[in-house]
Amino acid sequence: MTSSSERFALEHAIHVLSPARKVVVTTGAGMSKESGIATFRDAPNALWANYNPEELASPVGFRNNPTRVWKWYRDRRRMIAAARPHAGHFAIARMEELYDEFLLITQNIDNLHHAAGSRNLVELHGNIFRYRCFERNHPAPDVTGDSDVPPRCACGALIRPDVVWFGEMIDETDLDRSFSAIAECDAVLVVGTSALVHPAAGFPAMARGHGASVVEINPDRTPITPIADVFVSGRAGELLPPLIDGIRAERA
Ligand code: BV8
Repeated sequence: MTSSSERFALEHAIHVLSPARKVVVTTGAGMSKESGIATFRDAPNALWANYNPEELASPVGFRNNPTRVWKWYRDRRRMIAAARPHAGHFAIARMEELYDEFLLITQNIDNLHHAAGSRNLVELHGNIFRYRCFERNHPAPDVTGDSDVPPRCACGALIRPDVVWFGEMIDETDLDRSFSAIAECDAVLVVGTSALVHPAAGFPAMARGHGASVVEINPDRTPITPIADVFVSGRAGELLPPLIDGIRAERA
């Protein structure tokens, strides 16, 4: 924590989130940056910097070059497997008990929120440690993911990571659960997303549309910032613990 304006913004965020009863938290790749996982867009070494996402994170990309896409996920999975949740992940896990209704909706596929103990959780874009059949979505529980080429399902089709690619529909149950929570919430806390990928990018505006408060944590401004009641400029791992401690103290 450095400037007085950031301290003021954090206090304002605490006052906005403390009285809420139904809260949604949405997170993006910035949430995992302090765990050492590259984000998609915001730094020269960003994941997409050397790739075109439509080529890799898409069914067409996988169909055109299954081995290349499989290896890209295998390499990311190895990097993610070495990562651990940081203080911000644990702070969000502690938030669940503070509210009558709470849902964490993450765009991240790195399993770090689950590892930190979050249970009221929707992994909107899937999970890099799960796999499924590319043609018929058969579950593939025994796949380890370390092979050089995608393994085959019992039906003969290729196995793919169980993540949502560009151009693919979000799982209907996950989407319904997310839309319901957004429709009901008093407040949304948005952490570490550039707010470019839909439908996740639209959740804060939907909540604001029915009168919910919006609080954003991000070092940079995003398309959400103009509609946020509070914008706290800074890093998730640094800001979330004092935010949740402050909410707990105010509610005590
Ligand atoms: C859908 C999983 C209905 C895989 C991902 C044309 C054709 C087809 C579709 C579309 C189209 N035009 C629009 C669409 C919809 C498309 C979309 O939104 N495209 C965008 C690019 C315009 N969406 C979809 O396709 C979705 N499905 O809409 O279905 C449909 C179907 C067909 C046709 C039309 C509609 C599915 C999208 C899911 C894609 N899968 N991931 C994988 O991970 O490999 S997306 C992937 O990128 C992530 O999951 C995440 O969603 C996104 C990355 O964004 P962020 O998480 O925000 O990360 P980013 O790096 O961008 O930003 C990091 C932020 O953190 C920055 O703001 C930075 O300042 C901040 N930060 C940095 N450090 C910190 C920090 N913050 C806090 N603390 C720090 N320390």
